[in-house]
Amino acid sequence: MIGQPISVYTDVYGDFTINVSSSIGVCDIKITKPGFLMKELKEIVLKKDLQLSPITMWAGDMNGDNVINMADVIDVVKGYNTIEGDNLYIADYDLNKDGVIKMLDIIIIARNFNMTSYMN
Ligand SMILES: [Ca+2]
Ligand SMILES: [Ca+2]
Repeated sequence: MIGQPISVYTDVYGDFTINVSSSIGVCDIKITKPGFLMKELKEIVLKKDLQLSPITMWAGDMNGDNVINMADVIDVVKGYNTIEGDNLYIADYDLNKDGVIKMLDIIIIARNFNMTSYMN
């Protein structure tokens, strides 16, 4: 939450739970994950056992500047052709989580190219 950072881990399905004070009525929620565009949910009315619809996170914002562009491709290229265990291998750059940083990871960035955190 904006102004109230809460970090939680997702399960293997991407689901997560946060506990908030019942005194909070309406809030904005920012969701961040390394390598993904930040997602902001505006004016969420909090209530007991609130469940949000599935939220799509767009992969490819490697540098965390809320835009997917050439700078992110350049970041991933720095680890290109490395495998899990190599010194230059960076797990966040392995977008498809197959243990190797290759063209398939860059294709994921290309698919989401020019997207920003502020698009609907
Ligand atoms: Ca970026
Ligand atoms: Ca990969």
